[in-house]
Amino acid sequence: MFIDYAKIKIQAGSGGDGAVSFRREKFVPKGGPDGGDGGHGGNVVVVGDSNVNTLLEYRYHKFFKAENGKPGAGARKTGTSGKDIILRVPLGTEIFQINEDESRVKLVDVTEENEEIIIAKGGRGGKGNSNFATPTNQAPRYATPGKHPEAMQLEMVLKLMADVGLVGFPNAGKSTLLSVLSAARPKIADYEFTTLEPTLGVVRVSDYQSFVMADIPGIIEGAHIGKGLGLQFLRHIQRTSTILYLIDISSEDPLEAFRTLRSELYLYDSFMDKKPFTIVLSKVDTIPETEREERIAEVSKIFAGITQEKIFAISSVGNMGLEALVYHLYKLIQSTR
Ligand SMILES: Nc1nc2c(ncn2[C@@H]2O[C@H](COP(=O)(O)OP(=O)(O)OP(=O)(O)O)[C@@H](O)[C@H]2O)c(=O)[nH]1
Ligand SMILES: [Mg+2]
Repeated sequence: MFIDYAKIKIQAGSGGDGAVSFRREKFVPKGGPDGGDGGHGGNVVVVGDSNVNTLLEYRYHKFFKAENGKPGAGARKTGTSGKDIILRVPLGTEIFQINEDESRVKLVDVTEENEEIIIAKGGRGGKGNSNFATPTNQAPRYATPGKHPEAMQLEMVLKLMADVGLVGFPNAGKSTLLSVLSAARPKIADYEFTTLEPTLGVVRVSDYQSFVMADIPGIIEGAHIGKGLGLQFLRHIQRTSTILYLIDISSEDPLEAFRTLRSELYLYDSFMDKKPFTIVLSKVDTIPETEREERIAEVSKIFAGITQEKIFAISSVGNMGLEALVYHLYKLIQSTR
């Protein structure tokens, strides 16, 4: 199951208490203070991991606590430090602290593989009594306790990291396109809202060149206010560097389709409107061969007023125009980096 949101509670480990202890040696009636310090508590650490694709793990297990430090002991022995607890999260996870008044403070945005971030530091160990001996008090009978870090409420939000985001009405052929360009196998069917969760696929350009494409559920008018499935998935294309608008060449009004899609993105997040985009007409194999060129030219002309860029026409099923599209997308992504 793809989970892109979780609320959890975390707590760093407490520091161990400092020890009160006095040296005992043969023939020395009064040994000096030798209580050691407590060990530090473990940290709560977040690590970016590209093998983790969802926040599923944080849906069921909700409380994560690092180990406490052990108390100090005699002979100036420092207690063992508590072990850190490691939370592995998908790349693209944003972590917020939820305050008591429900306001949010962003703590981190995990984008790098193996990136390690301490989000809650373990408590310091207390000082043993050996630290407190002074000329006037050579036998202090006190030590300090370890620090107890408070628990924190966190919110985790995953925004997938892809280079190209596929945007189109339901049934436009988005999942089919991803399935022919990558090893991803999203569900494909002849009805609307087949795709219920985002899928990422790696599109190979050559042996050494590739990019990541994200397939999300179909967008309909009003998606930005929650119609259809749109809203909750639009955030996954917020970070893509480019947008691919996929429009069925047989749509009644392809230009209107494009305008609707684009305005939904804009209304959700006006920044998305600033990303470079590519308009792709899908399912050209459904147009009889004798009329195909003409129809493609006709529709492309309608878009000429909107963009100077080339309009692509493809068939995922008939393997038409795919190579040129992949090459174009790759170049476009390179130019945005
Ligand atoms: N003839 C033809 N049919 C296609 C092509 N691409 C997709 N289809 C068909 O169109 C239907 C919808 O395809 P999907 O890939 O599931 O469409 P989608 O855009 O992912 O749809 P949602 O997930 O519902 O938003 C399926 O029956 C596909 O077989 C194509 O290039 N040619
Ligand atoms: Mg789909």
